Formats: sequence, structure tokens, C-alpha cells
Amino acid sequence: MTRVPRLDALKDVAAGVQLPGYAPQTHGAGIVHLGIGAFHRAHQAVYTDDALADGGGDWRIIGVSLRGTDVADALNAQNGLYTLLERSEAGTHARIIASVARVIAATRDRAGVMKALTDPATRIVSLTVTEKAYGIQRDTGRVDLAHPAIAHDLADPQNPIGVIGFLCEGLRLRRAEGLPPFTVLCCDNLPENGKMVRACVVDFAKRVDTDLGDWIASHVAFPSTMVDRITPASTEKTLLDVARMVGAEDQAAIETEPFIQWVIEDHFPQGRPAWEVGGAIFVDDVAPYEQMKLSMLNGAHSMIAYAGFLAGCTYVRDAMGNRGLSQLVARHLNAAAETLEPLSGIDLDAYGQALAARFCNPEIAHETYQIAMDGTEKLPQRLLKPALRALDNGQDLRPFAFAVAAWMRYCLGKREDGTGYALRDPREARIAAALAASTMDAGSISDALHGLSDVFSAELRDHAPWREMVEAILSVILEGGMQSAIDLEARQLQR
Ligand code: CS2
Repeated sequence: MTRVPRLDALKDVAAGVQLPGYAPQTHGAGIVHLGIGAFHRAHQAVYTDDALADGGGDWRIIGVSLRGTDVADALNAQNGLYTLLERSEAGTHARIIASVARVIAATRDRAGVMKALTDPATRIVSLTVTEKAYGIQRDTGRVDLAHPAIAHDLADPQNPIGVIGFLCEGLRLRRAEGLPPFTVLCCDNLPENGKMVRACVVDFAKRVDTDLGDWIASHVAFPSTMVDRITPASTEKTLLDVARMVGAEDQAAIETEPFIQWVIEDHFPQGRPAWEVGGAIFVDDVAPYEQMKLSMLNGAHSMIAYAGFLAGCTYVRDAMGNRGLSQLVARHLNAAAETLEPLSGIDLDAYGQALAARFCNPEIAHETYQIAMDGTEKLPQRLLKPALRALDNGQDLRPFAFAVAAWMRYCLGKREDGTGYALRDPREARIAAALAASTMDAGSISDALHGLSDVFSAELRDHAPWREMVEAILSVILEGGMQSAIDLEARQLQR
């Protein structure tokens, strides 16, 4: 390939690539975003780009990487510019996004992060840091004192390293300086994510200073949001395609699907960008939308991840090409939909069919192994809560039991040919210890994993028919392998 210059200005971008509809340098920053990974760049940064082009305002984003330095190095060398590829059967659309002003790597510039958090211009702090980064005890809503970042930040609150610690210290300094607080906007796949993060920040703050906790509780807005866009990790191919289409080297390029959705509670006391310009929907209560997306899209995704990975499907699209598994996906989507209350303006059947079509997108290489990560953080809202609702409604529990049994088999950390893989779960050590103490038959594996009491609620754990179903499915998977368990399960659907 001929060498191309680095993408750092808009003037050199090849024809045919969509450019921002505004002059980036004429807009100041108003948002600090913690966790500037691919998802943020494919989602909230795009809505902000649309809002800047249409509504204007000083709403550019200062990104923060909490762990690594790569994204900061890549984006800062490009003046924050990056390419977004939207891929589908209809073709690939390239667009330059200019809403990110710069990125700070927290591990080497904590003072820079604090400065951004306490800048009077900062009115929103948004977050995509993954479920496990918060350190929330799901059942109590309080901080998990055993979480490494929470433990560190409680011991030294003025020198935070974690999400909750940064939010709390930023708010403390703003209050001390007489500045209005920023609005905290959680964009992670957690149920009632705003409420959850609020409970955690308030609990953390009260442990540091009771007055601060009370002040946050009464002055800081934490709107909940439902976010959606399937965004696989970038690959070598992403970067090569971008170099060809844009005519510039872009080390921060990302790829995603055409679909995008954002439902937000409209509670922004310090103002917000005109995100509705890009199609964001503002509602009074996001909870039913979150529940729908978590149990249908993400629930089916997790089922696909565990069953698909073990059946040899590298990508979600391969799982959808697996006859038996795609039938189980349809079953799962229907079962999850049945657990939901009707939602005005939404046809759940059509939503489920659209999800299946999105999973089939042949141009999106979304690894099952990527989705399988952090299972214990994902299972509760994606599979276990829906299973409990199904139980309450007297519905069939089997689709959920199948997905959970697939996860249990995945927890063994070995493919069917005996080769191993890393589990990549924050409870990995506890899973390993529980399994080591079991006799490794279906019953003892299921007992051991149901013993993770911060993952499985007592209601499900103590429900004998559920336990029997999970154990029976797991035993079929262990005996005949995942593919034959899938096929057997799918055959039962025909009857
Ligand atoms: C996926 C999500 O990796 C995962 O766990 O289920 O990232 C999913 O792709 C997004 O929530 C789609 O909006």
C-alpha cells in the first residue's frame, strides 16, 4: 500500500467521505466523557456531532481514558478527528467525526482530568466504562468495598483512579469553588443506569463526607439512558479500509452498523446539546426501554455468545447462519418480549425481527468471545431478571435456562477439543474456586455457580424447577457437545 498522510485536518479528506457540518475549532468543550472506547465514538460522539452541526453550542467532548494511553495518543495526534465506517450489505459509508476535542489519559495526567471536571464550561460528564468499572453492589445499590478502585479511592479520595472516585472528587471541588455541579450521564448497559450510578456516588460521597453526599443527592442530576449500536472492536481491516477510503491514516477509526438509538431522560439542569437532531428520543421514564433492550438485544446476544462460541461460531453472524442456533435466537427474543409490559409506540415483534436482522449483518464481524466477556456482570440484567419476570408470569423458563446453562459450560474455560481460553470475568477467581470444589458433573457445576450469591438471587437459586431445568440442559451440553444440544433444543421447538 502506498503511504498516506495521517488524518489530522479536514481539508485533505478524500471526496465521497461525509465531513462534519461545522467548523470544529469554533466550538468549545462542554462534556467530559469517561471511557472513550469504540462504543462512545460510534454513538454519543456521533449524536453530538449532529447536534453541533445543527444546534451549535459549546458542546465538544473531552475524552478520558481511565486505563490505557493508546486512544489518547491516537486521537490527539489527529486533533480528535476519526473516521466512522457504517457497514451493511448496502455498502460502507465513511464519515469523519469532529466532536471530540482531545483525550486525556488518566493514568499519566490525573491533574488534567480534575481540571476538566472542575472547568466551569463542563456541564455534562458522560460515561461508558463497562458494567464492572463502577464497583456497585447490585442488590443494595451501595459501593462494593472489595472493588479495587472503590477501595483505593475511599482510602485516598483526593487522588482517585476509578469512575466513582473521579465523579465524587470532581463534584466536591466544584461545590467548594461555588460552581454548579455537572450532570452525570451513564451510558452503560445497566438497568436504570442513572439511578444506579446516583446511589453509588451518593453512598461513596457519604463515606467521604456526609454533607457532600447530601449535597450530591439534592443537587446533581443523573438521567438514565438506553443506548444502542452494535460496535465490534476495530481490526486491521477497519484501518486498511479507512486508509483507502479517506486517503489518510487513521489510528482511531472505528466501524459499526447503520442502526443507532438513544433514549434519554430529559433532566439536564445545566443544559445539553440538541441530541434530538440526530434522532435521540427524550422521555420521562427510560426504564421500560432499557428493560426491553437489555432483555431482548443483550439477552439474546449473551445466549449467542456462550452457545455460539462453544459451537465454533467466531462471529454473531456465524451464529445466525447456524440453523439450530438462529431458531433458538428467535425463541429467546420472543420469550424475552413476553416478559415485558407493552410499550406505547413499540411493536415488540417488529423490534425482535429487526434485532435478528441486525445480528445477521454480514458486514459486521462481532466476536462471540467479545460479548462473552464479563458474564457475571451481564447475566443479572440480561437473563436472570427476565427469567424472574417469566417465573412471575407463569411463562416457560426454558429459553433463559438454556442461556444460563450455556454460560455455565463456558465458565469451564475449555472448548470441546480441550483447548483453553481466558474467561475474562471480574469474578473469575471465585468461579474457578467454586468449580474446583465441585465434582464437575452438571449438578455440581450448576450448584457451584448458583452459589455466586451476588449474581443469582435467592428467588431463582431456590426455585427447584429452574434448577432442574438448568442442570438437565447443562448435562446434555456436557454429554453430547454444544452443537447437538442446540439442535436437540431446536428440534423440540418444532413439536
Ligand atoms: C454486547 C453489547 O458486548 C456486549 O455485551 O451485547 O455491547 C451490544 O453490542 C450493545 O449493547 C448494542 O447496543
